[in-house]
Amino acid sequence: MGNSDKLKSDLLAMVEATTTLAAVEEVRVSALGKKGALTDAMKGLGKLAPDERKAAGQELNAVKDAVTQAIDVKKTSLSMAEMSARLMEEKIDVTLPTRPEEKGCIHPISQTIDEVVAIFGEMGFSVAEGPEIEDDCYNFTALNIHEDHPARQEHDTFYLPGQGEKGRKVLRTHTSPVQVHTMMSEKPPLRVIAPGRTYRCDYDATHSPMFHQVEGLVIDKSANMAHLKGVLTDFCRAYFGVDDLPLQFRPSYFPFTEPSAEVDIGCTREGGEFKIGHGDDWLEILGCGMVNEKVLENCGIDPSEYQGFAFGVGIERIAMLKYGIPDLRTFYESDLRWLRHYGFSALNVPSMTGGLSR
Ligand code: 2U9
Repeated sequence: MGNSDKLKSDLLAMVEATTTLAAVEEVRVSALGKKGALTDAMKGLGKLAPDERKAAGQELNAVKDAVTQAIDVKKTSLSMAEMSARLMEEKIDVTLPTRPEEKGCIHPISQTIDEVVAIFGEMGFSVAEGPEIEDDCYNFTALNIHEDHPARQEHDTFYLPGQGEKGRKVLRTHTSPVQVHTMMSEKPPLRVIAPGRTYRCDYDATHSPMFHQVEGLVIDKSANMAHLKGVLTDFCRAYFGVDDLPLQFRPSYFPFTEPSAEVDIGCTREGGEFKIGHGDDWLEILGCGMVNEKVLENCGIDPSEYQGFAFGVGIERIAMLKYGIPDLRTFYESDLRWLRHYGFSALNVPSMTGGLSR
């Protein structure tokens, strides 16, 4: 057996004998490292005559390829074995009962959505749902937000990789595409609310990249701004539990509604205390408007026959206001002490007759 054959069989045997990734790495260093056996042998080539050097060099390169490949194969099989061993070790039986000492409770976001659903349910709205990964056209174009519309930047969109400009997928920046799907698939009159997760690339004390909204849509032959004001006034009064809560509608702009308004509720900020209800101050709470005729057309509804109104409200915002939660980020920290403090009993389901929150 020639020198290079012996070196090859020795090194391959060493690789074969390893049983851990760390041992494979040791063999790699001892063969191919700066002071490795193969590296040494290659350094020795300089001392050979030119014709011998060429043949010996080719042989050593072949040894190097064979050893490198054997190391790669061994690393892959050991990694897979280590991963399956770890998965077996970390296996949990999800059918086991919960520990009796861990009393579960309802997260304030779920509670707030349930309360909003109960209030609008009483007014005859049904709940609509849709995908969180949306086509660009349902999230923007159908809603009159065109390619160069500043709202596209304002929405700080998460685009999914792999698609061209046209037909690309996005994480929905609002729940409005749910209403687009509803308008395209169902015949009016429509009365729906769409609660759910939404995503914008924004993170600070008052913004989270994932947050929740409830939007509402009414399409009817005579739906008008007075109906919109009535529905939102009843909603705010029921949600905050203040029968005579004052509301003001301020003109605003959204590409999907025309005219548009922002809604403020009355509050006081006297002596460092904040209170919702009568007072000399206002607090912005939601946005709304009459559905833009272009949006009706885009969704296959004839604007000469039907009109509609829509609104949107941030769930975290109204939960923080009602339940005195000071920091947005705590909603997502999964801190059990926080949840025990701010959470709700699973047995008291919000309803207009049974009370919204206890
Ligand atoms: C369709 C047509 C119109 C939904 C609307 C708003 C106004 C609004 C914000 C409130 C707080 C989002 O979470 S937030 O930042 N929303 O101000 N949303 S009108 O209008 C629609 C929706 C769907 C088809």
